[in-house]
Amino acid sequence: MRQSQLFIPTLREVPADADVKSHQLLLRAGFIRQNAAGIYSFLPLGKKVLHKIENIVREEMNRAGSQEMMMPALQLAELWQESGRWYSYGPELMRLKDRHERDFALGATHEEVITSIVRDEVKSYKKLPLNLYQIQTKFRDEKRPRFGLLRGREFIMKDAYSFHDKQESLDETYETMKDAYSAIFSRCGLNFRAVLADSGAIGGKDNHEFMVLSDIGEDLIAYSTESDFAANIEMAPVLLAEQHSSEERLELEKVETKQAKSIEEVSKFLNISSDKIIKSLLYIADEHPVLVLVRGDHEVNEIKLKNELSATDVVLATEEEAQKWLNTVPGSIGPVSVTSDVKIIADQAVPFMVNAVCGANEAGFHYVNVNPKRDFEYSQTADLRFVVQGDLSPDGKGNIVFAKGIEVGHVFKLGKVYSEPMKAAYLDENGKNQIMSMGCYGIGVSRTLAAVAEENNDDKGLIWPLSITPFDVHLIAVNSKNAEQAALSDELYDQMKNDGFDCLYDDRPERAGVKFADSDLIGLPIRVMVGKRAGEGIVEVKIRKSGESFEVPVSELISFIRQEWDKLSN
Ligand code: 9G3
Repeated sequence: MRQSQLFIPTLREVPADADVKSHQLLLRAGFIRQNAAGIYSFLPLGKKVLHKIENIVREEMNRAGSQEMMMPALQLAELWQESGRWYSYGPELMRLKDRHERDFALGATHEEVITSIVRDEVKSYKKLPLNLYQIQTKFRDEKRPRFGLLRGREFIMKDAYSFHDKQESLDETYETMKDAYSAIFSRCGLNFRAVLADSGAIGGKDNHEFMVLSDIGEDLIAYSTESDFAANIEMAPVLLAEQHSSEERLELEKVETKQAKSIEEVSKFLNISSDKIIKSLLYIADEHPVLVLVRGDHEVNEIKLKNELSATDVVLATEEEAQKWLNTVPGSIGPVSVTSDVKIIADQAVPFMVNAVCGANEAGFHYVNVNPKRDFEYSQTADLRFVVQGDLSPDGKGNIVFAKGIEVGHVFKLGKVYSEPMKAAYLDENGKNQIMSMGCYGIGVSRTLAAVAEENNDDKGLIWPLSITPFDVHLIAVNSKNAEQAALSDELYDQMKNDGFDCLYDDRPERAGVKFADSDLIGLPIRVMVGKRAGEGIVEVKIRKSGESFEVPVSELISFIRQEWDKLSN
C-alpha cells in the first residue's frame, strides 16, 4: 500500500482526554477516532489489526470445535423477560422500541438469544455437546466509559456458548476453551494469566478471567511466581503454613488497656506485634451474630466468609448490635466467655496462636496469654482471610505477588442458569426429559487490541507484534524527490510484495524526520530505508522493537528480512 494513498490521519500532540498510552497512541497513529463517549471508529490501520486478531480467535475457536455463526444485535425484550434479566439490568442495558412500539434490547451479550435458538432445534442427547460462537458488536451503556477501547459502550466481542447433557461434557469443553484462550492470547503476544474468579452475579460453578498484566489494569490479581496459579484477590485461597510453637502456655490474665482499641493501638500499648493479637469482628450473617477471628496482621475476606457461612448477606455489626450480643463496644471485642447465641468462626491460622491478646469484652480491657481451645472455643475454622504478597502459593509452588490486570477474556460454567428458566431441554438416552447444562466464553476483541497496544509501545509510539501488525514492512524513500532513491524504492516495493510481504510504502513528499517519526508512531516491526547509499545498492534496515539497524545490500534484502522476521517470531 502506498502511504500517500492511505487514510491515516496522524496527530502530533497528545489528545487531552486520552489518559493511557494505548488510547493516546491509537488516536495519534490514526488507528481509531472517537465518535462519542465510549464509541469509536476503526480507521484502516486499526481495522487491519482488528481483522488479524479476529482471525487468530477464529482459527483457535474452530480448532477447539466451536462453530461460527452470527446472531442479531437487536434482541426481543420477551427473551430477556423469560430469563428475568429485562428487569434485573438497569440503564447499562440499552433498550429501544421499533416502529410498532415493540421493546428490544441492544445486545450486551447473547445467552438469551442462543438459548432460544438451541431449545427450538436441539431435542436429543445425540446432538450434544454443541459449541457455537460469534464475533459481533456488543452494546453496554457504561456509566463511565474510559481508556479508549478498553472500556467502551460499543465494542467487538467473541462470545461462545456450549450446550451439554452431562457435567463431565461441560467440564471437558471448559478446559478446551481455556486452552484455546491461552493459545489466542499467546499468539497476540500478551503476558496474561488465567485467573480463578468469583462466581459473581451470573452464578454458575466456577469461572476464570483471562487477565493481561498491566499497570493500568482495573482488577487486582494474586499470582504465583513459580507456577500458573492465579486468582482474583477475592477468590485467592490461602495455604495454611502450620507453625507449631513450643512456647510455654502462660496463665490467662486481664489487663487494663485504657484507650487502646485498634490492633495498632493495642500492639503499641502492650508492645506486642500484631500477629500476636486475635482480631475479633462481630458480623451479622443473614440476621445471625457471628464472631469472626483472624490474626491481627490479616484482613477478613468477606466473600470467603459469605461462602463459608453460605449466607446471602454478611455485614459488620453496628455498635448497638455489639452491645446487644457481646455487652461491649468494638475495640474490646474478644472470643473469651461469649454467649453461645453468638457463633464463633476462626481463620485457620488462629488455632496456632500461643499466648495471644484479645479484647476482654469490657471497654478498656484486654486478655493476654490467651490460648485457643484452652481459653475459648470456636465452632469451625476456615480460610477466611485475604491473601497477601509473600504468602506461599496455594499450589505450594513459589510465592504470591499482586499485579493489576486488564480482563480480556472470561469463561464461565453456567450450569442451568439460563436453560432452566428458558426450558432448553433434551431427551436423554432413557427418553427422559432433561435440562441442558451450558458454558459461555467471551473475549473482548477490541479490548485485546488496546491491551496489546498498552503493553507494546515506547516513548516514540506503538510496537506491533508480528502476528497482528497492520503491515509487515515499512518501506521508506528517505527523499522521494531524489530520482535514484524513488526508483530503487519503487523496485523494492514490487519485489517485497511479490515475495509475500504486506508492505506499507511511504512515498510521500515529506521530510525524512517526519517520515521516521510517523514510522516509529505506527510501529511496524521492520523498516527499510532507501537513502543516500541507494546508488551503491545499499539500504538501511531497522528493527522497531530493538532499535537495531543494519546496512544491507539490496541483493540480500529479502533473505535478511526473512531472517529478522524469524528472529522476531521466537
Ligand atoms: C447485560 C449488560 C452487561 C453485562 C451483562 C448483561 C456482563 C452480562 C456477563 C456476561 C457473561 C458472558 C457471554 C460471553 C462471555 C461473558 N455485563 N455480563 O451478562 F445486559 Cl448491560 O456477559 N456472556
